This record gives sequence, structure tokens and C-alpha cells, in this order.
Amino acid sequence: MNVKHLLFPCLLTGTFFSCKPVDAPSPVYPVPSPEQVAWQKMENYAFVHFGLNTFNDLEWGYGNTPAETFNPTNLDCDQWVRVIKAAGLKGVILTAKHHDGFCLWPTKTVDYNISKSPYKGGKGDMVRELSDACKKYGLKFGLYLSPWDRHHAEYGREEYQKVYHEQINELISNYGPLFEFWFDGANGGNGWYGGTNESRSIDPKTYYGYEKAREMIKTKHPDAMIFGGSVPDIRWIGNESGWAGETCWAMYDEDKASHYRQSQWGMKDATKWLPGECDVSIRPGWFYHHREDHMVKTVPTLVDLYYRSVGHNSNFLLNFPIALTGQIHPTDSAHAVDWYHTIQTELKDNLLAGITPEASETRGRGFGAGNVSDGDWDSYWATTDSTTTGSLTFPLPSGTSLNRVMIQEYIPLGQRVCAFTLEVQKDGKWTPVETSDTLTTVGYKRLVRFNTTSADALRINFTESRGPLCINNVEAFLAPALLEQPTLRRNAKNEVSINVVGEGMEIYYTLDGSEPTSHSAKYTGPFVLDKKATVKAITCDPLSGKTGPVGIRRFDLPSSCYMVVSPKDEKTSVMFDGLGYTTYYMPKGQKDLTVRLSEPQLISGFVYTPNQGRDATGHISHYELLVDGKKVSSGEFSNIKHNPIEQEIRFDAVKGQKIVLRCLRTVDNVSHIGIGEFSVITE
Ligand code: FUL
Repeated sequence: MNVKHLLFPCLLTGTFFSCKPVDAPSPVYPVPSPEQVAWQKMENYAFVHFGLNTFNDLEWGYGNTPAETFNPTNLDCDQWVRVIKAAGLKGVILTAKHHDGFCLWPTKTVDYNISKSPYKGGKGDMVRELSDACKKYGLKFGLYLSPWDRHHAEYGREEYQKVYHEQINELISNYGPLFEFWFDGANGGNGWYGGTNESRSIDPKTYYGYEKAREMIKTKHPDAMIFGGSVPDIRWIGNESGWAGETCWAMYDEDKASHYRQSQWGMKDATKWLPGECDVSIRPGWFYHHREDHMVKTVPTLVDLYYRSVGHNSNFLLNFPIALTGQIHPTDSAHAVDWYHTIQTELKDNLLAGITPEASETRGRGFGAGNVSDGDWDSYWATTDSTTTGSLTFPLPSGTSLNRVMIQEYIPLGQRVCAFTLEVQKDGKWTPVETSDTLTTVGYKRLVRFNTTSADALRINFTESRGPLCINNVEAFLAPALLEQPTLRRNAKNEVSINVVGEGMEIYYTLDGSEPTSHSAKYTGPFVLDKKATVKAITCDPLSGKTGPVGIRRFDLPSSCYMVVSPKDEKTSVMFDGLGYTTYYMPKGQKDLTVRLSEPQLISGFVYTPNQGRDATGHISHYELLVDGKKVSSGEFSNIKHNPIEQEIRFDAVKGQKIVLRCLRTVDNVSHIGIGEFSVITE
């Protein structure tokens, strides 16, 4: 390089000494391994849940249904991978064995596997088919192998531990490179267990031999990230809803956590680098259920989750429940692909590309502020050793509109930023952007959404950090308005209210099941609906005339038809107010909720909604339902602890008037039984 080029700017700015080559900042520990960094850069990838549960319409199979039940008619792994790739996802993880113990590959360890099913006349191997499809389309491949096995007779004893390790061995030896291996932590205790139908408990920390399992996997797949178990590389984010906390540290010490939900936020002072993975299904359940065909997450919901996972310093793991045919359902694929294109559009034109910001200070040569907008991930702006605050100011063409900012830290040196602010300059005056986001951590990637604002300059103030700042990328965008689907609720007075996010939007709705358009009835405020009906509603932007996705809600009997016989308590009305957040807790010792309908009805199911509050407890896990004294249904609400969604149970229709919901067990056996909402499904 010509020395003049080096000296001239230094002399101009009077920073001659800062032009001397300087050392990089020391790491702030803990720091990620290169494999963890590579994994973090994947950002988004897919899960597929498929197996016996698909054909049994269950979330958690008991392990007792014959292998012949597995019978897809048109299985096509290439179709899965094409959809996943078109949705911008970088890899896929297959549930090679779920809790029911059925293996999707022809394992030698147990008979309960795909070779005993009619699929391909017993010659099928789903692990092979999907890993081949991934190779063909250039996607990474990962595996989920449930440690809990409700089928195996030896589960809970030493023999099963050997079987489990041999299953791992088969999977890591025969199907090519793996980018992730998933050990699921779920264990509900009871199962078929070779026909014994009992409850077995184990100590997950010691029983599964995770240390040895890790060694086996890492020997053959050094890049693979291990999820779960006792020696993981990445952490579960503490919910199955697909989001990480706004404050989200990649650091986490599991043994210091007082509650598993703490992992939503990570720990500033932890000793291990254990970044978060946000898993969520595109439908309420992980496995396919025909009844959820109209409940596929909409594009705005998925976009929101992207900002709250990848944009909160975590990776996003989006699940596709494979349908009975053996393919990804067309609605799921349409939403996922549309989701990807929407994000691409939102974050397409970087308004800061090539703009060198003015920095409060720089460490010296090689660490200048221009590094944050040069498109090179490995170059970063750094401050001097004694400085843990600083600002970057980006001049913008006058009156530039923007509503998104992306910031990235150079994580190979650790995660540092603890707090920052965002300001825009307009007519010489600086004001903070309007956002409901808490501006704390950054990490690998932080995306902030704020109200569209016009600016002549953008300033980021880093107000607290665990060491000198190391920022490798800053971008800003103007995302077009995205129309949300309306949410619908009927309260205890039978009033239906329809809400949308976003100001100045109009809502149109129908009550006869037809698709709403901007010519349907206009929503002007809550209206009374004291009969059964399906309400469909859309948002319309009056300026552009554009309409958003349809919000749908089937309202069954109005709450005025329910009379609570027992417990006798005024507060029981919250179970019929359409809000899963307001929860009725049964008096201690009482296990039955008894309800009388205003007149006999043909009843074909019921819906139980556990408390929708974030850290709620008291969810019913095992139940019985009686109609006029006769038991019509009993069972478990599978996976309700980690995925506390509405539980819809169907049975053969019976005529009756008196309903008893009996709680046989609660999650974690807590003594308080909580009911967010309860209703029956009538014909
Ligand atoms: C949970 C399991 O119990 C669910 O069925 C699902 O597989 C999810 C990804 O993990 O713990």
C-alpha cells in the first residue's frame, strides 16, 4: 500500500498514532468454538416430525400400536427438501425415533421399525431417503433420537441403555455428515414398555450415558452440534413457541438456572457458551393432525418469530408435521415459502451499505468504523481496551425512511454489549426511535423493529458492555407494512371482538363461513353472537387496498349455555370468557369440574385450554370426561408442559347435558388445577 494513502487521513484527522497497527481486543470469555460459530451462521433450519404418531393422530404415542400402522401412500422426501429449501432453510432434522419407540430406519436393535411396516414392502428407510434428498439439494442433515422409549420392554434398565447407544451408532455410521443431533428431554413416565403398561422413572443425567454418546457422535461428526442431554453444545430456548428473550445471552450454565425458562434469556455471567435454539411447529402440534389444517401459522406470525429468534441472537428451528400422504401439506409449504420471501423483501435494501459511520473512537488501524458496513463478517469496529461504551453515527440522505436496524457483534471474541439506544436525527434534533423492544443484548445478530421514521442520520449508542466493543455489521432497512391476521374472541357476555395490530387498518368479516373481502361487513366494534357460528375476518389497508391473511374462529355454544354446578364459585366464569390468560384454579382437593348445559346437546368433543400465561403451572396432564355420568373419553394431554396449546379432544357423539371434566394428574403433580378455558364441541 502507498504510505501516502495511510498517512494522509491520519494527518487530516490528527490521529497519526492510531494508524499504527494494533492488536485485536482480547476475548471476553466464554467464547464459541468455530463449530458453534458456523452453526450460528445457519440461522434457520427445519424439523420434520413423522412416524407412527402421524397415523395414530397423536402427539405422544404410547408405544403400543403395531408397526403396520405406518403406511404413507405417497411418501416423497424430495418434496420435503424442495419445500424446505424454497423456504430458505439451511438444513433439516428428522425424528428418527419419537417417544413411541418406532424407528424410521431398519435398525438391527429392535423389531419395532420401518422394515416391519407395509411401506415399500418392508424395504423402506426414511433416514436414508431424507439424507439422500438433502445431499441432492445441498441441505444439511440432522437427527432426533428420543431417549425416552415407551415401547421398549427394558426401558429404565441397563439393557435399554445399550440399545440406545447402538441406535446412535447405527445412525452416525451409515448416513453421511450430520450438523446436529437432538436428545429430547421429555419423559412422561408411563408407557407400554413391552406390555407392562407402567410408569418408569430414570435419572436423565446418568441413565442415558450422554458423555459416552457425545464422544461417539463427535468422533464421527466433529462439526455436529449436540442439543439436549447433559453435555450439549447448544441450548433449548425454554419454550416451544419459537422465540428467545429480547435480552438473550449466548452464555448459560444449566446448573445455575433456577427454572428451565431462564434459558429464554441466557446468563450474562455464565461460564459456558451455549447459544439458544428456538424450536416451534408451523402448526399447533408437532405431528400432523387433519383438524389443524386451518391453524397453520400465518406469514405475519412466522415473520414475527423470525425477528424474535434469529433477531434475538438465536437460531430458528421450524417444524413441518408431515401429512398422512407422506408429504408436506400445501398450506404449510405455501406459508413457509411466503414467509421466506417476506423476510427477504423486508431486509433487502440496506440503507447503510457502504456508508462509513463516524465513531466515538476506534482502537486503531484495522478496527475502523468502516468495518461495520463493508460486508465482511470478519472485519469489525473495535474500541480501545479501556472503553466499554461508544457510538456510531451514520449520515443518511436527508429524509430517509427506516424502521429496522440490524446489529452484529464479532462473537468469536465473546458476547459483550449489555445495553444500547437508537436515535435518529431530523432537522438537527436527535430523538430515540419509537419501539417496544428492550434494547439490551446484541450477540451474533440483533434485529430491532420500530415505527417508520424519517431521518437525516442514525446513531447507535452502546451504553454498557462487558469489554471493548467489537461490532462487525450494522444495517438498516425500510420494511413495507405487513398486514396481520385479526384475532377473534368471544367474551362471557357473548360479545365478539376482532383486533388487529397496526394503526388505521380496517377489518371486514363474515359469519356464514364465506371468505371475507373488503365488501363484507365492516367491523366497527364488538357485536353479540349468542349462537354457533364461524367468524372469518381480514385486515385491509385503506391506503393501498391490500388485504391480509384470514383470521378464523369457530364459536360453539355461547357461554350463557354453561352453568357451573361445582365448584360453586363466582370466579368460574373466567373459564368461559374466551381468554386463556384468565384462569380458574380449583379449590384444593377438588378434581372435578361439573357443568350443566342449558339443554341436552349432541356432544362430540371438548376443548381444554391451559393457562396461557408465560410461566403458568397447574395444567391438567391426564383427564377423564363424563357425560351424564358415563365416561366418554380419558387420556393424556401429551406434551402440554412445554407446548401448552388448546387441547381439542374428539369422541363419538353422545347426547347429554351434565359434563364432568375430571383431572387425574397435573403437570409436575402440582396440587392446584388450572383451567384457562373449557367448552364442549357439539354437532
Ligand atoms: C418435545 C417432544 O415431547 C415433542 O413431541 C416434540 O418432539 C418436541 C420437538 O420436543 O420435547
